[in-house]
Amino acid sequence: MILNRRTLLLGATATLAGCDRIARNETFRNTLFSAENFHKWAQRSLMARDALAQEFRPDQISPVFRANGTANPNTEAYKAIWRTGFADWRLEISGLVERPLALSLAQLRAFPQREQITRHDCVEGWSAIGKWRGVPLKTVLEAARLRDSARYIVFRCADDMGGGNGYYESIDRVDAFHPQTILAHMLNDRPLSVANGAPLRLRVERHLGYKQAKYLMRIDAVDTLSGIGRGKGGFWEDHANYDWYAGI
Ligand SMILES: Nc1nc2c(c(=O)[nH]1)N[C@H]1C(S)=C(S)[C@@H](COP(=O)(O)O)O[C@H]1N2
Ligand SMILES: [Mo]
Repeated sequence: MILNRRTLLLGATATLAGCDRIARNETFRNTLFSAENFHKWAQRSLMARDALAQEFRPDQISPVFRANGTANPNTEAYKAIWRTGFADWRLEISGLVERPLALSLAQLRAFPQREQITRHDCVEGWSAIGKWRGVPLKTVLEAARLRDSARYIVFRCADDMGGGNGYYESIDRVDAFHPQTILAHMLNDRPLSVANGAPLRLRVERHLGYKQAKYLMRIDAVDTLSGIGRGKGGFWEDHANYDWYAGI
């Protein structure tokens, strides 16, 4: 259904395995693995991970950015921070960092900010273009001095999805340092509404809607996703077998 770089790569690997007999032909193999072809392949697959998602013009912004999934966490803890206008909320940054942090909204806003007008694509079959403003995740991870051993960044959210399972998501180091990966506190020039993830949400623009974790409470740097939830890297990955990478 979703054809992305990852499925294409997996497809290519499968094709190679299936072509064992042809690959034994030396000429074919030499062409296949020639420096030139390797370079082309690397350019298209590996290096493409730095590519930017398309950005749009202000007049292309959707009149309404609909809410999906949780529209209000409604837990006692969330209601308590909401009541103070999120003045008491802190984003914790913990795990494989040399300097764990607990940042207020004011502190997050004091970092250099990035704005981007991008399209959000939900697997349920809708899209919306919105203008996001926030701090690059890279900036925050550098402030916390991310350790070299950290391979994934895990996002813990305020909403309880039932049975004590909180919504969570994760991305790898490459996506964590992508220039369009930001912790957004504004949508369309207004502070993020509760429906869209107040006070802070992830924007990881080359990925599907369910990766865009709302209601951020804590960010953990880890070296493995096993032992977190059911180990597949996200709530929907754990409970509905959604693809972890979810690239678009
Ligand atoms: N914490 C949390 N984050 C979440 C969800 C959720 O239910 N809880 N839903 C996801 C899904 S499936 C989508 S499409 C987007 C929707 O974001 P929006 O409500 O701003 O449209 O948030 C994602 N992030
Ligand atoms: Mo979604």
